[in-house]
Amino acid sequence: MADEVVMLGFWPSPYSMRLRIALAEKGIKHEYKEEDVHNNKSPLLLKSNPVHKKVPILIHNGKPVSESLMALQYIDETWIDNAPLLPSDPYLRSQARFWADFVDNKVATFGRKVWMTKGDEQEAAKKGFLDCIELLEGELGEKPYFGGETLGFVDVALIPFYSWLSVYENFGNFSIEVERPEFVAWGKRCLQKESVSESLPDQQKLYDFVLQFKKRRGVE
Ligand code: GS8
Repeated sequence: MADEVVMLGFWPSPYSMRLRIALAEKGIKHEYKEEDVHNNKSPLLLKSNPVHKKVPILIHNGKPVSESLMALQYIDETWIDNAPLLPSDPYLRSQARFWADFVDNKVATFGRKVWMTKGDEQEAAKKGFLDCIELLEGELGEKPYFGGETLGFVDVALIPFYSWLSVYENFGNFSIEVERPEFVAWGKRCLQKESVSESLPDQQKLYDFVLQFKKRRGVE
């Protein structure tokens, strides 16, 4: 029986973008279902992730996997022969997971504060965000990708936040390209891959979405 793969996602969500990239990288045929996470979650979403009620969710032959980093690892282990994302060496695997966790706990958190806050809080978030990117640039070093010569786990975890760059820059009133050119060069390199460029939304569309989102929430 052929695999049945369904993905529940939300287009502006960086976490959803991760799964789209991994599925594209590995050439896994799937059905994509867009969710209206703010107003109308589907019964399938609520049944598949009753704990957090969030997307993305990967549903493989009827079995749901929630949390984007867990789903990325599941995809990597299930379709092991195509384009591996995690290295085979246990130490290197642990390091890739460490940096992906750093992206979730630090980059995403500071990034959100850059567009959601103002004044001192926003200035601190901008500094925090740039400091995180500097650490990531150090980890990247001279390699083309965090995965080495090919796109890896950390690349897939991080690149969706690159698509949010114009949101951070416009609301934070700073240039990430000026401050962190190596990071931007890495982002452009990743975007040359079809699996990435076709999985990330248009930056202007994302900016317009965030503007509307802030208006609806009454955030200045
Ligand atoms: C985060 C998913 C998430 O925040 C992951 O998958 O890695 N740690 C999780 N999903 C959001 C959309 S992106 O902002 C979501 O589904 N929100 C719905 C809600 O909060 O009710």
